[in-house]
Amino acid sequence: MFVDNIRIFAKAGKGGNGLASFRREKFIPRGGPDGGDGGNGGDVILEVASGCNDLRSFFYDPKLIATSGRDGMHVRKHGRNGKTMVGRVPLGTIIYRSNASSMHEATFLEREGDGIVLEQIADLTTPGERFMLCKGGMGGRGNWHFKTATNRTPSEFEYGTECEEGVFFFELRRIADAGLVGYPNAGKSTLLGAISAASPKVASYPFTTLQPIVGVVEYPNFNRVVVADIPGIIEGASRNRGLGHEFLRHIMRCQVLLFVVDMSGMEHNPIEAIATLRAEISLYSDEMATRRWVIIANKMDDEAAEENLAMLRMRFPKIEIIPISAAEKTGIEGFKTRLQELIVAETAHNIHIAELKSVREAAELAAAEEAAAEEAAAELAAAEEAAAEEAAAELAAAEEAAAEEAAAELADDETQSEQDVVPS
Ligand SMILES: Nc1nc2c(ncn2[C@@H]2O[C@H](COP(=O)(O)OP(=O)(O)OP(=O)(O)O)[C@@H](O)[C@H]2O)c(=O)[nH]1
Ligand SMILES: [Mg+2]
Repeated sequence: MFVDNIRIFAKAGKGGNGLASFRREKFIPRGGPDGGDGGNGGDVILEVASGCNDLRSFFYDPKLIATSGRDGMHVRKHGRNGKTMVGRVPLGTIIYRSNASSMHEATFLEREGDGIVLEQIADLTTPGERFMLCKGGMGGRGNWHFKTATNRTPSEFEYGTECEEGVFFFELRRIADAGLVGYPNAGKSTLLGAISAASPKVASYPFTTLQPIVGVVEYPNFNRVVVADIPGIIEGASRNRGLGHEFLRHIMRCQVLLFVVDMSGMEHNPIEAIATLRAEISLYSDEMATRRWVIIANKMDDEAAEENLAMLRMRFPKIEIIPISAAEKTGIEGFKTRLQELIVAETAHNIHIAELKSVREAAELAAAEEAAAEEAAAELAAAEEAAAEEAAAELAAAEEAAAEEAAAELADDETQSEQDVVPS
């Protein structure tokens, strides 16, 4: 059994409650508060373990549950901390958090509901790496912490805090530099055996390889190239024919894809085989279809191979074709050297692309910030202008009103003085 994706429920431990209690002892009157603190809940941690090859350890028991902290006790005794739960996962495991709160809800959402929403939270690509999946709750404080000069007998204490929990998806994507893609029986496993110390099963029937295998190609300069061998892909794999195309996930991270074809043409025409394999890759992932690829023309020891190779070269003039015979080990050293060159070149290219991307993103960010600053300045200037205009208008209106008022007062005074004058 090989398990490369699984859904699990994880729950950390809750924090223990603090205790409110008072020291009661003979000859010690008014012993004071002595309620101990609660213990912390255990965390759920994932660890990349070297001996772990797949996710089968979670298959029959898909849960990771840490224990809760114990409550505080009398005589200021601290409750025991919960035990941390460590889940061992293989290198290359990607962790997703789902929107479901229980396994039942996850099943419902997957089958009948609106579908499950997954958020990637980790990609464990370093040997020995640890990742905190769920944090345990904190223990609460006991009542002796709350003793003050004015309150010698506090009854307050704290409850332990809640812990994190959730439904997570683990997906294993093996880490390899190059991936072997090909029809069953093309000789992928034979090739891996010829270039590395791996000893994958080789047989003359299709689907000999049932699970991905990784081999390490060692070079005299101490360089290493990791090559992944996956089960054979056939036409319609995307519609689940053969073993389906789910295994392609294991070569998703590869820098270079090596398309292995049987040049004897006994089972499939090499040109059609390449066209079908390319189509299946595109159906699986657009991004993967843009990956650097080369053709490994295998079984060149067969008599029909040379003719087929000439036709293949005509059909794919721009694609690099490396002729070998994995079984007879001819062309293997040349292939190994070329493989190293390809990986080095592709790594440099990808780093360059990533740098360009980050430079472009930084430039875009700077431009956006500048535009925002300009907009803010323009808005500020407009607001200031509007405020100044308003203030000027108000001043003018006030002056006019004052002038009118003064004129009216003056007119009143004049009338008054006229009236004053008339009776005399
Ligand atoms: N004549 C000849 N036979 C080869 C060569 N390479 C592999 N074979 C044979 O081809 C058959 C299939 O080889 P495998 O390495 O199992 O092929 P595979 O591509 O891994 O097949 P699956 O795992 O089923 O996808 C075996 O009988 C090999 O001995 C070669 O260079 N020349
Ligand atoms: Mg095989």
